[in-house]
Amino acid sequence: MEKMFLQSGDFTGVTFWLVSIAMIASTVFFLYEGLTVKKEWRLSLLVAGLVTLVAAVHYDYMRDFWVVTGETPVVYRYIDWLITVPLLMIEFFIILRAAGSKVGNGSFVRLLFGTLIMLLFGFLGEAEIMTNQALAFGLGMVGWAIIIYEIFAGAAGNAAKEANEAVRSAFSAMRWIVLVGWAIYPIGYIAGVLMEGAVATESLNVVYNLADFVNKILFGLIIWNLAVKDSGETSH
Ligand SMILES: *C/C=C(C)/C=C/C=C(C)/C=C/C1=C(C)CCCC1(C)C
Repeated sequence: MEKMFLQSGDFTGVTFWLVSIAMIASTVFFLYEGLTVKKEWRLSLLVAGLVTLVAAVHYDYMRDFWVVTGETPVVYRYIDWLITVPLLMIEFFIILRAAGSKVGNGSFVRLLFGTLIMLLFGFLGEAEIMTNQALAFGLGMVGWAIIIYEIFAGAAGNAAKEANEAVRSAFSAMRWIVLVGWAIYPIGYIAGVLMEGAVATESLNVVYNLADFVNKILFGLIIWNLAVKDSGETSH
């Protein structure tokens, strides 16, 4: 019976709980704020809210999975990533379009392609469907590299240079999240899969939870800040 509920000594469980509630609150916030910004920015805030909504549902399950089993909820995390990471990628494209940039569809396709490669091989390695887990990791890294190239030096990155100051600074903050904030996940793969046992399962999950908070909620807040700035004081 006691394993069905969060225990006060379960610090990792508490972080699951906090993030799950933060995802719900952020969803309401993004959707609500989307009603007041200029119409060009509504889609960006809707997508930010969808990311946290999808994560909120998964965190509900992940929290309970953790409380009952004390194990990493690998499958739920990957399903969550499969839906939320493409949505996060689309945000780069949407904010450029909202800012009037003519960034081509190729950019969008490359971002999605990189995402799928990254997650597919990550999952194949983690689930041991590919027995060579280091090779799977390497291939997953290629996917991430495609994304990083696209937003720093590729078509999307170049289009951002031509945008106004507000868009440029938001775009820049968002891509640093993709480079630095996202690095947690491959590091987690190395610690948890390639060097199994090197890091305690508890710590690994606390770090993942914190990373999701930054990579989903903070990422959305950057977009929200941009949308509000660009909409001017009048609409608020
Ligand atoms: C909200 C969830 C996010 C932003 C999840 C991001 C996940 C990654 C950046 C995963 C990256 C991985 C690699 C770069 C190599 C292969 C292993 C992965 C899937 C952990």
